[in-house]
Amino acid sequence: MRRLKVVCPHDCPDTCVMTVDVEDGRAVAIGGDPDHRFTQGFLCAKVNHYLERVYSPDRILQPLKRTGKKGEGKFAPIGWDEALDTIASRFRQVIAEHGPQAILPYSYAGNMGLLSYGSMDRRFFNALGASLLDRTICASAGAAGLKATVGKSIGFDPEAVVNARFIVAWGANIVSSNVHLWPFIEEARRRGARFVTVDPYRSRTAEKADAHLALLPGTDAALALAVMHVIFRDGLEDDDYIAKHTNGVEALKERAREWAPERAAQVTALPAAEIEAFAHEYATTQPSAIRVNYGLNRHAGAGAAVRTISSLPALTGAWRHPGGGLLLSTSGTFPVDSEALERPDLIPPGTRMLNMSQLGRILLDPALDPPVKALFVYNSNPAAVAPEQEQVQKGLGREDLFTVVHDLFLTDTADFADVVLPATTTLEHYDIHKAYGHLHLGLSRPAIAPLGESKPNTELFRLLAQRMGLTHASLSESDEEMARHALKWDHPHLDGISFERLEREGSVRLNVADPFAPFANGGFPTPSGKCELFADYVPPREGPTSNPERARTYPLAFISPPAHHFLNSTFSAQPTFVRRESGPSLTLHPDDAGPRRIQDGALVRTFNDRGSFLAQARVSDAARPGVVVGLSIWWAKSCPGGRNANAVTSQELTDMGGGATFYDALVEVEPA
Ligand SMILES: Nc1nc2c(c(=O)[nH]1)N[C@H]1C(S)=C(S)[C@@H](COP(=O)(O)OP(=O)(O)OC[C@H]3O[C@@H](n4cnc5c(=O)[nH]c(N)nc54)[C@H](O)[C@@H]3O)O[C@H]1N2
Ligand SMILES: Nc1nc2c(c(=O)[nH]1)N[C@H]1C(S)=C(S)[C@@H](COP(=O)(O)OP(=O)(O)OC[C@H]3O[C@@H](n4cnc5c(=O)[nH]c(N)nc54)[C@H](O)[C@@H]3O)O[C@H]1N2
Ligand code: SF4
Ligand SMILES: [Mo]
Repeated sequence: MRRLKVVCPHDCPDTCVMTVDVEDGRAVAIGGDPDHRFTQGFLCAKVNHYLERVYSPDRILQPLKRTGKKGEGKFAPIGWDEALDTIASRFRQVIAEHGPQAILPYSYAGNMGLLSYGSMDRRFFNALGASLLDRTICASAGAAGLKATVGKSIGFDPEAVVNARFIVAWGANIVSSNVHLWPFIEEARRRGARFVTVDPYRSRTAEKADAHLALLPGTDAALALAVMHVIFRDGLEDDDYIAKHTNGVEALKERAREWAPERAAQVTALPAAEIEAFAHEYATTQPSAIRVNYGLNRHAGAGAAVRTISSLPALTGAWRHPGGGLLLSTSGTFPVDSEALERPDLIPPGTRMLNMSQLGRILLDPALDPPVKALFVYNSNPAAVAPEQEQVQKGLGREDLFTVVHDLFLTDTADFADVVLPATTTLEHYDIHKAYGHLHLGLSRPAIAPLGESKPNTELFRLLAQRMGLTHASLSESDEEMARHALKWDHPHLDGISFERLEREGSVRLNVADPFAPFANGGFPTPSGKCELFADYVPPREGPTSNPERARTYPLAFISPPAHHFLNSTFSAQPTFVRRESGPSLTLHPDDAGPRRIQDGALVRTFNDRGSFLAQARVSDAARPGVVVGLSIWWAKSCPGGRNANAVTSQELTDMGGGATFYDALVEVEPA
């Protein structure tokens, strides 16, 4: 028996290191690495059952070609040679008829290893001259908002949050989606910290909080403005920090003056006294830490909301303290060399970029020139996760569209593919990892051989480049060569760290102070070097303020945050988790269920003008009045009626970053 360590590659801030016990070439046990400071010896409720995924009887282990209708999911096995030849010849044909931009890669974060996420794949599509994909489906609004205010995706050191005395989970369901931060918060609470959550839904995290501010979705900036109002009104600001390290305080004060708690109360539907108390406690307790997360990023005004909230810690000087300030993502702390990984220099000038959050429109747009004639999906399952599902599935069903899907399972999207290719799990391939929720690099070596004929992303695109006759030298680099150049090793955050050291140690904390207080002395990575203070409230696109008529027809705000046992749609067909989540559900408040004659346990139809889906009603005050919650993301094909929550979500974008607006959707609900 050998014990090896691999990195969990899934789209999760925790980027855990797992131990894998291997016997006769087979993984027999996994666990969390006890030596890793953030993993702390445990894995989450999902990856604890990882071997069920690796050795699942449902895994695709051979290339497949479609034998049934698109969407039907009927396939016959073929060899890799035939698969690669089919793809290469169809790509050549599309290029000859419509040019290379008629090919669209579609990928997201099914695997976040730096190589698997974006390296040989990008090189291949860049060299081909394919359309570029704007990867906006998750984090782009928040990233843009954060960049405008603090300069970069950098925040407080999550391990240092033990020092905080007041912690806010703001649109963050830590217990489900960032569970390795939780022990640090518990430690802070043992030391006397108060923990408050801001969330329209009583999530698992809210259940454990000292206070829960259940505001209406998309109204966070109004709450933040009221906090600013109280700070300035009562003279609670840190004048010294503001003077030295910020720009724009006068304009901010003026803006905040208009936002007394009473006004914010009308917008957020929180009692003014609750807002007042929250503001006071936030402003007067140090260190204070705001764990802001993606829950509030999926609304029309997400960029403005993140800009506004991330101005708060500069006003109170919370950044001065280790564990104080704000954290959305740590990813900007890692000096990744994306030019070396992705080779954007290979992109032909003038290549267009298409926004992944509008896949339905892209595939159905008669005016798009050239039209998308070939779609290559990997690390993603758009038929389940992309907004406005009816359009997405209609687009994927186009007979003239050639679709390739590289995945481990026959997902909703794979059902529409002409060719399906088998992918490996993290136990089976090599990669190098940064994180977006901590400060440790990781190197992951294969613990077992690829199952069946499955291939890692990098290998697939190396082979495809050969088949297409692309000869650029970067297209034949090995995984190790790419990993070696994945980081800017001369960056100060990597002082004393080399690729060789990472190879030896497997996991290395960045060379930043320990604990790391990134802006204790200012030094914001903005052009001015200061925190660019900003405050604005942009109401939800779909709500009584922006669209009263729509709000009369569809009076309920619909949000679809992650289910505890799923990771986007990645674990949503694994039998253990399907059992634990016990079917697609819609949680609604008794005040909303009563007038609609909806009983707990009944099948309900949630609908608007974009589509509808069926789910079982859970009548509970876990959802605040006016808000209905469909925990996600189920595979559409396992939902009654073949549609999931994204049947009703919209393809409209956020104010900044071109992000998706999943939680900005009005619906009506009726018994089915
Ligand atoms: N178990 C599990 N873990 C995950 C994931 C998963 O699917 N499952 N997904 C991973 C990924 S890709 C991401 S991006 C993150 C997502 O995880 P988080 O960043 O935590 O985001 P969400 O879970 O989308 O939303 C968090 C909370 O915000 C609430 N919320 C919704 N709308 C609003 C709003 O307008 N304002 C406020 N204040 N709160 C709101 C939701 O009810 C939810 O409880 O988690 C990662 N980790
Ligand atoms: N309604 C609603 N929709 C949402 C969200 C929501 O909260 N509500 N959340 C949004 C968010 S935050 C995100 S990030 C997106 C996520 O959307 P996606 O990034 O599409 O995430 P997954 O659905 O998990 O799909 C990832 C796929 O990649 C596959 N995969 C895993 N590893 C590999 C690999 O090494 N190689 C290849 N080729 N494939 C691999 C997995 O099996 C899985 O099928 O969904 C968005 N959609
Ligand atoms: S999904 Fe997240 S919490 Fe679970 S093992 Fe992977 S990195 Fe850790
Ligand atoms: Mo995400």
